[in-house]
Amino acid sequence: MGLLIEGRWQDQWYDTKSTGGAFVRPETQFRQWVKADGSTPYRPEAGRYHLFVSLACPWAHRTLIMRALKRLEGVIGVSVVDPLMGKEGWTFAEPDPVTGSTRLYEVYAKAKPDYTGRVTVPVLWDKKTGTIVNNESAEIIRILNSEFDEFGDASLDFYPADLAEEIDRVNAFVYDRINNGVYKAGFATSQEKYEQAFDALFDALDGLDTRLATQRYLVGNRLTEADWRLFTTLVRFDAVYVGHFKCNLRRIADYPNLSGYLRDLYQVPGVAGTVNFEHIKRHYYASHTMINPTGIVPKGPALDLESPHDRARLG
Ligand SMILES: N[C@@H](CCC(=O)N[C@@H](CS)C(=O)NCC(=O)O)C(=O)O
Repeated sequence: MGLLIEGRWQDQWYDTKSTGGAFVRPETQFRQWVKADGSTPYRPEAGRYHLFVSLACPWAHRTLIMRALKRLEGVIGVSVVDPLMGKEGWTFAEPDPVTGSTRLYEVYAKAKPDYTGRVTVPVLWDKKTGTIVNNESAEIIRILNSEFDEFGDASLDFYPADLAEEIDRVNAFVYDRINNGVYKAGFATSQEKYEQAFDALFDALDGLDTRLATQRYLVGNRLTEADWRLFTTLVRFDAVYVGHFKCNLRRIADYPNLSGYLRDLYQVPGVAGTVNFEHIKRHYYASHTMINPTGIVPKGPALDLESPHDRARLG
């Protein structure tokens, strides 16, 4: 695990000393947009763009869900990295056919030979100009939601204008307390920072469980981006965050409403196919040897995501 410094790979993990044991996630750096209105150099085209993802990663998972729901599988290709993130960071089992790379950092170095920063998934790659358009999942899902409608399912909009403000508000809360909250708990190197993240996380989950007692989805009684962003953390929660990240006050299965909500989202056609528990468990437990030095991957838990959810009654 490491990062690129002026285009050269260095094997080092996040420095939590300078932040008193707290895990602080850096900003992503490639922030261009594909635009159907021609306002950027990146026009939507079938076959032009490619996603680099890990099936383990909750941020990359958002983009796979959006690609599936918007029916863009035939329009945007995908390369999947090996679940293990070792000394060389994310790698490919076979050289990636799009760029010829065997390590994800080569993809970053092709885009920017003097790049300094983390080498993360997801990445939206442009084959035409040979560069990274965007490596921020929050933006990639918006690009997929609205800019490829001439090729995908234009009838679905997960970020409708009338709900945008509320979606942004919920996203900010869910990101800080839950999506990034589990990482803040899991990667903390001080007891105090861990406990702060833990308390903020379960306070947020308790609040959402109450909210979801009377409404089927997070915002506006329809499926939105806010739900998919929460989903990718919830679906990993009982399998990895409870044990590996020590987020063990309660499991999602113990929450009366969040558990059904999770099953409801999991059972949306196209979604289950984007969930790979083998990659998820192997990546976290076997890559993060500073947390789990033996690299043993637990066999459980038994999960029951296919059983009825009874959420349709909420309208
Ligand atoms: N803000 C980024 C975060 C992406 C991210 O941190 N991905 C993780 C995998 S879950 C990664 O690639 N980590 C490698 C590293 O940090 O070196 C996004 O949402 O796209």
